[in-house]
Amino acid sequence: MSRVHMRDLFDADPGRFERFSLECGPLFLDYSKNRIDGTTLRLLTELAESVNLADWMTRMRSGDKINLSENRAVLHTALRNRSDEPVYVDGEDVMPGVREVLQRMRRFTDRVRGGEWLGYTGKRITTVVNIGIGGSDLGPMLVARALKPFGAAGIDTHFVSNVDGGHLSDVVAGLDAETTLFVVTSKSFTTPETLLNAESARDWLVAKLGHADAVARHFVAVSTNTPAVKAFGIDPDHMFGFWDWVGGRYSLWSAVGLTVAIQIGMDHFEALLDGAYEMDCHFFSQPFERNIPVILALLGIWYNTCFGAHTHAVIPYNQSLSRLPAHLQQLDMESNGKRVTRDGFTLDFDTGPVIWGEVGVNCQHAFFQLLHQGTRLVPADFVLAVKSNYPLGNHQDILVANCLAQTQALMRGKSEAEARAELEAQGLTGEALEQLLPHKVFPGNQPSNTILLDRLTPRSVGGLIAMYEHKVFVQGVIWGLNSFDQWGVEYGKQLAKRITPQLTDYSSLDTHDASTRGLIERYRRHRGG
Ligand code: G6Q
Repeated sequence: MSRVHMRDLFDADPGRFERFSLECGPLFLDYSKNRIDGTTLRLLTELAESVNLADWMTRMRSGDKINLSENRAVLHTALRNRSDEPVYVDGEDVMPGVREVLQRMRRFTDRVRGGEWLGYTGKRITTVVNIGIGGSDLGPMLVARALKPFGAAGIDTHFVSNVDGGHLSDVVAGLDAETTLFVVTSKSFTTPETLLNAESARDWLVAKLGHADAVARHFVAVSTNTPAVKAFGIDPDHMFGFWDWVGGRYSLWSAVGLTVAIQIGMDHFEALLDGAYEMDCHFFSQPFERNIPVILALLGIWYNTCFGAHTHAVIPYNQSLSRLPAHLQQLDMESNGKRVTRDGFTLDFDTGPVIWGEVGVNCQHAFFQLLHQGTRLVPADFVLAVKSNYPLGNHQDILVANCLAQTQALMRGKSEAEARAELEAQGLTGEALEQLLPHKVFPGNQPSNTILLDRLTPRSVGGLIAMYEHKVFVQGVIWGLNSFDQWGVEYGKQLAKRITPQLTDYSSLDTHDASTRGLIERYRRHRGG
């Protein structure tokens, strides 16, 4: 296939679009613009069979502890299990607990939205600030932005994650403490960045409202760690729990979605779960060759491992999905950015790609040059919705036309003969034409998937995110990885703990390398204060 051009594949097979497209509820996948034919697909699905993918899928869904290095089950699918089927972990059905938290979320969100839950001075809550980082930030923020039109009038949401004081300061600068609710979201409730932001937010609130008692009306927590929540000063009655079998980057379906639920209401939040459940049912029931997450995973492996592509671009043609690349970056790179198998063997081939991207059409005016005429193979996902939630003149038609034009140009390219004919039609001849000609040629053959949603709704957004979760899982299984641990993020944290006191205590820096020592010394000299 390395010598085959997709242009020729399309010319040879008029049924290619029908053959290489799939549907699940409000989501449609066109994967015909890939360097594949029927044989490629058959061989790739055989690869999936050869690693017992079906067994791994069953093991995940049924609560087996497939996160071996942390000895944990992986059950984000239980959070959106909308059936009556029980799901067991260590012999105990987790579903009653899941439903109980959803009911508590409903009672609480109804009270906040209905103006029954009031701030310390008796005013309604109009602003919700989620304080969390990583999995306790990216997923909920993506959904909150994607589904803003489904939000209640009069409730704004904000997300504070970075320990850079500029983040919290910037957000609270425009807020009224009397009408602001902080949701401190941390699975562990030990994440230093989140705790520091929460403490600073508490100081801000107490200073504004004049009494520490105000905290009880303006702070709630989402966590698995009740003692730490209590120690922070939040009443466990105002805490929403979840479980160790929910990984951070897979947690937006749990109480971690509380800020989203306050914004869009529990009916819409449950529709988000329904959408994800619809994708789960598709994933767990469809044969590999008709299975959207499996196909996406196999295509990724095809380019990554077989063609040596190093990156995968995610390009949403939808402003409301502006955080999709960031969420998928964490989901994919934290899950499959690994070089050791679950049994501890070091791999000798490439695994998870660098995920990156930006909203279209903006990126057309930025990095698309490299995709069209650069030297690298860059597989890409284009995500767009048929209907806009913000109908405005003919904006949507122009947006969609641009998206389709880009995927077409990337696939077809422009041959030398076509470029020559265009230049001649513009009146160019001789040396002037020959000089310009190579710059006007587009090699094409850049693969892309187009993921078309009917509209951004809770259901379609739920399905979209679940689709990517399963894609990442399938790739991890095929590469032999444990996609659900994240030891790689620990080392930097460990060193930061050591460096933090050294910035101010003037202790010896002898154990550091010269670069780190030099930078600490410079910081000490210039930090002032
Ligand atoms: C996600 C990661 C990580 C985690 C954050 C926040 O899968 O584990 O991004 O979500 O470090 O952790 P806490 O929720 O415990 O604060």
